[in-house]
Amino acid sequence: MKKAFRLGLYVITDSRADLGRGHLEVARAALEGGADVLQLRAKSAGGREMYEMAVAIGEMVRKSDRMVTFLVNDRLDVALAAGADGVHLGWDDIPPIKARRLLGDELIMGVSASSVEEAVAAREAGADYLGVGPVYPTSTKEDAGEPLGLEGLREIAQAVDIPVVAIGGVNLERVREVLEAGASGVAVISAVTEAEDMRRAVLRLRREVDRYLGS
Ligand code: TZP
Ligand code: MG
Repeated sequence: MKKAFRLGLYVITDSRADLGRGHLEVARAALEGGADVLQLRAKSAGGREMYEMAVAIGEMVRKSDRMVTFLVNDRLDVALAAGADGVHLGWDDIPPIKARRLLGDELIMGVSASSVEEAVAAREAGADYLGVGPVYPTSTKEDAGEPLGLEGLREIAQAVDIPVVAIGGVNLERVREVLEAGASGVAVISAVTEAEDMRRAVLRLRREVDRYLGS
């Protein structure tokens, strides 16, 4: 049976050497601040480095007293080897339909969608949830494409029967409107990694998500 998961507050790691922050510090702040989902997204790491970070984060997650879902971005092999709860894939990664076969039914597969067509294809391939975006302009992902806006998010959320998490430029002030547009959660990178106090930023996002989704 698939492990139950809640999108709610979905924190994605980044390495910000300029701010003296790495993936593990971001992960720690996410766990301490109360994230529901933690995704390791290490675009420039090789397989070995990513595996070691995934193992370290997996241990942190297991020690946490909250129910936290741990996902690995891009790399199904790393997710499986490190014992993560699942993987998040884009359309330039291993095809979701193949990934589903390797993951089995129990592990979680999230897929990115920037259009209704991608959303429907991801659902048909066996996605458990969608990452929909960018909803707003973002400088974190260079090839993120044109922002969908709240209407684009709403249209995609209505087109599928799986939950969607809004991504791209989401911050504390935007939590309410994306949830009202049909998202079941908010995915954030810079709203946490660029905050002076990352743990406090996660805590404040946590409270805001709870205000509209309930705790
Ligand atoms: N996918 C679509 S937008 C994006 C990703 C990974 C970047 C989100 O980062 P931020 O800093 O929360 O805008
Ligand atoms: Mg990817």
